[in-house]
Amino acid sequence: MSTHHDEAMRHALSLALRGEGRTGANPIVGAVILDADGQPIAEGFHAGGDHAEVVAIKSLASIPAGSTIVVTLEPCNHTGKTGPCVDAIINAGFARVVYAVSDPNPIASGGADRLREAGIEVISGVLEVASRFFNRAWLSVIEKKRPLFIWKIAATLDGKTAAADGSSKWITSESSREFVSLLRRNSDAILVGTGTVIADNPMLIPHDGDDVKNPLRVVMGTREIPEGFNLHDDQAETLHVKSHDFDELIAQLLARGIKQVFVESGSELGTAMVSAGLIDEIILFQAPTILGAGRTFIGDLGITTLDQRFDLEILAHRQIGTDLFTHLKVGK
Ligand code: AOF
Ligand code: ZN
Repeated sequence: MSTHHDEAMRHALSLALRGEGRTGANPIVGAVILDADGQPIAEGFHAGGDHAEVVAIKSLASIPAGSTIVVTLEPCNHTGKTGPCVDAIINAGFARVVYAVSDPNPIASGGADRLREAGIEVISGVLEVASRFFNRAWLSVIEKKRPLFIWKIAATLDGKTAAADGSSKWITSESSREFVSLLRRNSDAILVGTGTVIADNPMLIPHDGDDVKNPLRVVMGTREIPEGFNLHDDQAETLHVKSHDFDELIAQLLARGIKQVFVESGSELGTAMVSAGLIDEIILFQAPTILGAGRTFIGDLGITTLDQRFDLEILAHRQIGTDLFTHLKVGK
């Protein structure tokens, strides 16, 4: 039975991912319904409307006796934008609920207890580590009271982001830039400093032809965004945080339900964020080219001896186009 559950959970996780960038302040969640023989008969994911469980349940006219619902998050036990999923599960007559991660959200937790009280078998913790990773942005907001910050760096082999004269277009290949579009799409906000805005006049839009709402563009710093600059266009909303105070930035992001921020800053803001302990992950695109002189992606972190070094762990790496892509997590 457990292999059935693992397989269904893997599928539920892949469904959950389809909601990335579309659920606002809410988690990404996937659900799969199995019949009494363990065969998948329905599925659903949260895309900002109904919760995943309800999407899956509504896709069937009725739930066959003995069915199991496999869901990446403990079913909710509260009435928010929608009714409690536990009620929908109890009313549908499920025999069993399998979930990955317990809901740490105080207003929605307690679902498992209610299901058990209703006589439903509950199995928790299936593929929990992977599922926590998928929802790490939402968990960061609940557990750390701040969004997840992922810093994207496009650099040469020797870590330069621009040549000595400031020229920087394009260091990495087109395939890498297409991949960046996807990463922007899966983020709730894209953050840069005023320095990058003034130097590059970026658009910060996922150029993927998708017609869903584009991520919020966030600029940090006290300088004005010059008139006529791309960030004033109507392709996405732009929030200018006229401050150098990260608490102010975090407060404004949380107020807008932002949970995952893609940081596309230069070295100034990036270095300040690393120093403040705010960078959770780095996505590095490295072109197989060397500049020697030029701007480095990071500045002085106040490190004077090897013991103080800033360690990262490699989560994934591969070649994209002609570049090397590395996804790193801060800390060991
Ligand atoms: C979701 N999607 O598929 C599940 C959620 O804001 P509400 O009323 O939609 O409730 C959100 C809470 O419900 C959320 O923080 C989480 O605790 C729980 N489960 N949420 O958005 C879902 N299953
Ligand atoms: Zn729910």
